[in-house]
Amino acid sequence: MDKREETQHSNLQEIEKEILIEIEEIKSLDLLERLTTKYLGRKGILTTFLRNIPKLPVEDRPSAGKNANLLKVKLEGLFSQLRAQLESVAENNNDFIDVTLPGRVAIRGTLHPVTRISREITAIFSRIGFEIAEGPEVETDYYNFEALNIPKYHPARDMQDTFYVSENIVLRTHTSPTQPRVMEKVKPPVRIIAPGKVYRCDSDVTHTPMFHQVEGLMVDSDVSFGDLKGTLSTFIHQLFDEDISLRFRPSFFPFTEPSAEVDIECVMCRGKGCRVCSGTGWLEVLGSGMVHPAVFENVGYDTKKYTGFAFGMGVERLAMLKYGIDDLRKFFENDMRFLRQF
Ligand code: 2U9
Repeated sequence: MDKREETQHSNLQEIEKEILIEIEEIKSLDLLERLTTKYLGRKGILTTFLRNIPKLPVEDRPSAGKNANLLKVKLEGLFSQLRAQLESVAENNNDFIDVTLPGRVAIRGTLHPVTRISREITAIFSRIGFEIAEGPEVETDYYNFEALNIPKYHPARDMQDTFYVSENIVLRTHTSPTQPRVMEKVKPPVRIIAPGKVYRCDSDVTHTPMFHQVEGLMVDSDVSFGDLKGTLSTFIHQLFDEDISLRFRPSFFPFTEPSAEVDIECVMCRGKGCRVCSGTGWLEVLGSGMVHPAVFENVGYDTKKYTGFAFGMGVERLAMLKYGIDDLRKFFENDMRFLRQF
């Protein structure tokens, strides 16, 4: 290498050294653009160097051209690498807004199927004059059992079914205790519907320790079993289908006498018999009956003056039948793929 060639080389080396120092300082896309222009722009330092090569002595030109082009390629690579890094940082920091991107669609929530059916049930009863009543989920033994004619040692009080908080406090096993609470305060006529959570110490494919109930009560001076049948038939026809058949089947509850369970024609097979109705063509949907006189005596209602009917239903069960859901546990898993369908 002769003297001139050495000077030429050291010039390029200086340019490269300077660039490498300046690159270290680059923290924004804006500064990167300026640095690119400074060296590689039309009037940039390296561009000017390359343009001036023909002015160099003829023997210096090949090595100067080769080295300058190598540096140019190296710089282009460094600059594009740095640009990619800065763009990704800007994107993550949201500093960089690409206004050409399509807008993000907001995901809208929907009501849980249990909430939907519970609201549908209470809306139907509201339209025929029932008022919504609510009571505590942590209840006294008296309102949960005693007031409803469920005496001590009755099987329904068994430890297997009831969550005891203490000797006299339970997690309510039904929403019915709301109703003697209301009856103690108001005189007939009474028309109330009590929706809410209830708790039972039971867990398998068809039972969860917490589920939802709606229970209703009507008391007046002339309420008959005919009123019970008419009210519940209207309710079923509004919730399911105007033409659905139903039947009242004798049953027993400690708080009603006489008592009846209500079956509807199977909504899956329309009464033909299938897996859902165990081949019977019927589905049990409600419990009901005329309020037992002992319940009226407990709240101080005159049993000679007043009669009443009461009923109860499990909301999850009705939601399963209405939406064709086959597993009770799906309501409590919070799987978004399941919940988004409603
Ligand atoms: C008062 C008097 C009587 C409410 C009633 C039922 C029948 C009933 C069950 C259905 C399925 C609960 O969710 S379930 O397990 N309920 O069968 N409930 S009569 O009777 C009352 C309520 C209040 C003062």
